[in-house]
Amino acid sequence: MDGHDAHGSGGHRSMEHGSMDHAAMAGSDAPAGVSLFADGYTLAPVVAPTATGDQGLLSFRILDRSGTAVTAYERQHEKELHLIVVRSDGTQFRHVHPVLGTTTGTWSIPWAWAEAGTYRVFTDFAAEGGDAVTLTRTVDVAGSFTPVASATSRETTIDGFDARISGDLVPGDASELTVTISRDGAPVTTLQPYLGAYGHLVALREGDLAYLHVHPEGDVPASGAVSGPEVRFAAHVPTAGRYLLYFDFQVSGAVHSAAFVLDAKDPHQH
Ligand SMILES: [Cu+2]
Repeated sequence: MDGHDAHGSGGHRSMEHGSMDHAAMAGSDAPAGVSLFADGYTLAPVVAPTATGDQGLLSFRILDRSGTAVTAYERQHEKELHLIVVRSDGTQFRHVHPVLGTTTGTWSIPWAWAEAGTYRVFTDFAAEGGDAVTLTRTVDVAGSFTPVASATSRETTIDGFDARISGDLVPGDASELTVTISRDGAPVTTLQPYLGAYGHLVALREGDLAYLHVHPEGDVPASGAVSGPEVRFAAHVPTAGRYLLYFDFQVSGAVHSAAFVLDAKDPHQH
């Protein structure tokens, strides 16, 4: 297996994504993504279908301090805005990239809900000249639903791929996580670059769905390059507790999303 020699190297992660999300991470344990307002920016109400099955649009604007819709953004991880939507129980995860109406400042994407429930919508962006900000709102979708209780999970199968995560989350510290992808028992070595790395990991804290910054390790891949079966991340979880992790990876042009659940335990407790 390649790559094990990278352990203990101090985690030389790339700075080529731009400095903003690193600045947002540095020195603060306060999690992002628990408020509709941060750093002077407000996530205006999210408009979306209100019941399951309705085909429509999900749309929203980001407002600055003066209440004006923001129309200019900085790219981070190859996109001007990342939209993460997940139901309150951690299921129904989606990570997509809406389109900006550059005169109106309205972001929109075709949308339908498969299941009822209360959803958390996260917008992860940096306005032009600003730092990375994560804002969030809840959206209710009419109908009855049965919450799915979470259970710790390090392995999952998605679209025929087997995904496994190794590493332990340590509260208050950087934790190295490694995701390994295989198929039919064989390592997958054809992971394609996706959002500036060989995969993208989102971590949410169970209980308040705080949105955590997770950073890929290694250099930004060249276009056309492939890698695998391992992808490494440095995750920083602020507290003990349970975390929901969602790993997006791309093979043969298709993006797949694997979900894991890990508990962060204080190393001094047993
Ligand atoms: Cu994204």
